[in-house]
Amino acid sequence: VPTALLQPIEGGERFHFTAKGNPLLTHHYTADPAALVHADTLWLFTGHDFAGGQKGYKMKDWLVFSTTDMKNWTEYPVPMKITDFSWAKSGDAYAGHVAERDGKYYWYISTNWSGIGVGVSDRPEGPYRDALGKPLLTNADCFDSKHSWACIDPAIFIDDDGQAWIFWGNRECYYAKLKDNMIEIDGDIKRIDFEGFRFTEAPWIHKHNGKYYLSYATEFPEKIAYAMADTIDGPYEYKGILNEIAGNSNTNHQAIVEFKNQWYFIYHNGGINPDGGSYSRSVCMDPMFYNPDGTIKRIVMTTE
Ligand code: FUB
Repeated sequence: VPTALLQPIEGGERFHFTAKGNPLLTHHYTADPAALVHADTLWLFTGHDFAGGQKGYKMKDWLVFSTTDMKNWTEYPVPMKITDFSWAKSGDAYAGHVAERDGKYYWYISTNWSGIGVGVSDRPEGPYRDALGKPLLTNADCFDSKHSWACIDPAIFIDDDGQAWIFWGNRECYYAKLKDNMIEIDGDIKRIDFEGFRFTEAPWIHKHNGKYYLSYATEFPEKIAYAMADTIDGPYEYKGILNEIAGNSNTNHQAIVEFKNQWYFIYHNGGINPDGGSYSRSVCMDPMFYNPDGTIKRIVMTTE
């Protein structure tokens, strides 16, 4: 819902707003951020909560925003709705992740019960259409973890050799290769396991100075922890907590990207008072810094 904070651009389809600190958005409740850096632009893809403190998620569509300077932001028309995935019976638009390959944008989405699907578009801002007409992954692909939300929270990582990987899961963290077409699993599905790995959900893979970093939500209410490895298959070594419980939200769901020589930790909290909370969340972002040995400094949540 546009407010006085938003200035229409070109006929009112897009809007401009200026970041005023955390939370980034105060005119929508947003959750489960994913970010993609392409050319000189950071694209932010989010889930969309509703106001009202209702018990349980009420998420019907996803939202997309972009910036070239982290201050001036553009908001686009709704790019994709859960009803675009006819097989998603529960109607819950859970966390997603967007990746680009050969000029096409693939938005991996999760649903409650129905699994993970893929939207595709020629433009990052969409609109996206269902690429498969069926889920890419379902609970049947999740070994012995078959509860309704076992198959959620896809995270895509394209390695330097061009191989795309998908990580996902709740309670158990799974991963697999994607074929070059980005809409088929290639080979076996594997499971991450290492000493001290207490995985709740929200995996995210990134690479820095040749090391692989797996960050994820741990415990409940969630904190974000991370582990490091020399290869994507591990073995991963637990490195500690990155971010503490997020305000009055029981989930925290992070994205980690480098943009214009600065790393960012993007996450959600229950930040907009008085209505914010676990089911009415707000996306925030803070700078992220490494120690000389490659470990990551704890995130300092700011209002800036
Ligand atoms: O937003 C719905 C679910 O809550 C996400 O899929 C999880 O990561 C948690 O943030």
